[in-house]
Amino acid sequence: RSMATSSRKSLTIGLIPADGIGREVIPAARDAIIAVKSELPELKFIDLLAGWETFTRTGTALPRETVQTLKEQCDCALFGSVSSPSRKVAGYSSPIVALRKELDLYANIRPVVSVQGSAVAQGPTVDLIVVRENTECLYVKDENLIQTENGKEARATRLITERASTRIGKIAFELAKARPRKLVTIIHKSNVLSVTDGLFRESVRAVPAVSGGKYDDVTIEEQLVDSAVYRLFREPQIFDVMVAPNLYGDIISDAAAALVGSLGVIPSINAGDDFVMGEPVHGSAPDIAGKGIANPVASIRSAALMLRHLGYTSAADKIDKAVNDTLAPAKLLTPDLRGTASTSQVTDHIMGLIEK
Ligand code: GGG
Repeated sequence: RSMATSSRKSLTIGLIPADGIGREVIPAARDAIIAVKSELPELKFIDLLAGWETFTRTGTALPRETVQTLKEQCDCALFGSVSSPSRKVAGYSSPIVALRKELDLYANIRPVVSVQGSAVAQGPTVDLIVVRENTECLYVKDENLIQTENGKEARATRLITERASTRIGKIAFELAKARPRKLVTIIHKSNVLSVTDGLFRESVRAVPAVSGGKYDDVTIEEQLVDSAVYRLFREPQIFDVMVAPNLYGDIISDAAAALVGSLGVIPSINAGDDFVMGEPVHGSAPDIAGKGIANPVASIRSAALMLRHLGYTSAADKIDKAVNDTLAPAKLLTPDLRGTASTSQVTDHIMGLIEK
């Protein structure tokens, strides 16, 4: 599924650190890409604005210029993290949710993998990918609040379409096909939400039937979302590729992160047919922002995942190897992994290990 690399003479990467620790870890991801520049076409980085802080200064969380520059000048992008308020603020809307829609980045791909031989992750070996639908579900944010005679009443629309469920299903089957276990588990709750989750489940299930036998070697299973979380904690090794509607995928991937040590090591890409944006799964972590102790690994791995998606396999391999060789001895770790190292110490160590 990689976007063709052969015709690319240059690679222009939009950098959107956004809020909080995003500003501390996106520079580390940029440095990792620069460290493998011998594997890449001529690199250009463009700094772009988005986020809560941008909103408080300019009145918009996602300036038009950011979207236009991404569409017109960038081949791909890296997004950091955003500090959306948990109350309604007039004029504010989550920029990451908007960006995924604007660029039609319909697949959020989140690999959760134990580091081999590492003291970081205890317990069973985890090697799974959460494939999260990225444009629909409750994240269409169609909410309203009315006053009734019994008090306030809030409603939200949950959108599930056959089109979006089918295309995320195809991504899941493609990923599973390339993996040793070749297993897709559909996550849903169609015993309760038989219409919306039922459509998701049926649409994903229908993918192999119209693929001309392409996915005959892929096994399909399904799991109710609540029992999937239970089994994820009890026996994570049973999962390979988990495909889920937007909200369940968001929650499951954060939960899975706990099994491999920290949310601070989990990368993702937001992928569409024409664009890809790397993004650490963690948020803006206001409690540690500005302290220089954020884990840069999720962002550095997101850069590698983005390069891999674009077809720059050896560049991605070099970055991933340096990250794994840093984590495995468990000697230089940031506080989220119970270490005492700083963002820059971990970043410098990884850079030192990247084969030039
Ligand atoms: N990098 C992931 C991230 O920023 N997570 C926080 C998040 O998505 N918050 C929801 C939002 O701001 O819309």
